[in-house]
Amino acid sequence: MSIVVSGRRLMESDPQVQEMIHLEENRQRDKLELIASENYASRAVLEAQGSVLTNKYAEGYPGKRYYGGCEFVDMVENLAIERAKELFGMEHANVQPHSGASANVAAYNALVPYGETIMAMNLTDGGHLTHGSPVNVTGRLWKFIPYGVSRIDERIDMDEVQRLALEHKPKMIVAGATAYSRIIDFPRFRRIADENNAYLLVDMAHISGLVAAGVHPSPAPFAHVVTSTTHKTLRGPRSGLILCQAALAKQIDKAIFPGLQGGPLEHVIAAKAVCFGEAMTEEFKEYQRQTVANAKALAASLLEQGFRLVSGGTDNHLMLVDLTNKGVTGKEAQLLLDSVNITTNKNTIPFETRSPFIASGLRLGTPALTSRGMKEEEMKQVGRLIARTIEGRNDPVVLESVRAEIVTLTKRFPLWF
Ligand code: DSN
Repeated sequence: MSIVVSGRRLMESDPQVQEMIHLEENRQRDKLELIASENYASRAVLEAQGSVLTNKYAEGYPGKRYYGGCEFVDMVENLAIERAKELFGMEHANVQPHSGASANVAAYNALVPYGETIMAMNLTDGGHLTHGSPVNVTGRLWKFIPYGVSRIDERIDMDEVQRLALEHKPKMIVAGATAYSRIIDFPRFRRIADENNAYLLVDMAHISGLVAAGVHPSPAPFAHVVTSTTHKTLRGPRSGLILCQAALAKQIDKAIFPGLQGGPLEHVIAAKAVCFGEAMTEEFKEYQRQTVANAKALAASLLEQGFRLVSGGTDNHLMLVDLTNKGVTGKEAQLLLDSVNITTNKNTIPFETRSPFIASGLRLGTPALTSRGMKEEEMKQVGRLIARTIEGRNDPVVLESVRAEIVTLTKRFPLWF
């Protein structure tokens, strides 16, 4: 083997890894992807992410790096920053977070001293690990006061948020969720933050594509800081993003580098620039409108089949199915659906009585199926397929007929790979 770096394709140099990637390609192509946080990135995004920019160290920020040779990655990072600011209408963007989790930890670090109080949605009702879960570093470094949804309508109980804020005087309030199907009331969150002299951080990881396309209200006019992932509805590379008001820019930047991370992943930043560019197009807006229309159609189909949806339906790209009346747990339903080639994830529901490893609910989302071109008619069909699977779970003939229908359906909506 030569000491010179190889230019051989992966299929020649490491067929074992190539084969594993190929298996995953087949899985993504042949199954119905209903995990609400997953999507198919474009070929352009993948090309940027798989580029030679991975070879470059660039600790620091454009124009202020600790390494030479950064003139081109500076161009890439500046482009990503400008596009992110324009897309979301905020004064400052930091495109270096490696993930939504790093973005959240850095933003808390920037603005809230350790041990101080932060309010965020509890995990069972739809929050996130980095919203102060005791098993996450955030729950150890700050005192989190969780808020949740109301028992009456299963929507965020804004009166409870207000009451808890007055009682606990948080330094920051976090609005945002991973399993919440309703519009989040950003103006009211901001009023409550202002009443208590707290920062408002909006974690829009799930809905950032919808926000970019204007199909969910934007947090930009209300939040001091907005964090996000870039790979969910936004359909970019697996990564993170922080947006903030200009006055907080220095603190936020310092919290990401050198505060939390080392060298930025400039290949991923290039892919983020591509994704932000894609998100500015009319096609992307249409895609997001269809994602929401598809979620409504899937929700209607499931309701027709006798499923109960948490809060009764959806305003965004996802829904939470309470399986209690169907006599299966979330874990059982996830495994059953996997067996017929429908990919989902079990999820706790508000006021959950089971452990998160079993759970009573199933979270379903339409971003990936919409990226394949499916529309309302197919969503109705998917709802029926889910019902047939769960109701016919003891009948191998029914399960086989569902599998066969999915083969036909996925073939009608091919992916580019
Ligand atoms: N794991 C993500 C999700 O599925 O929503 C949240 O980070």
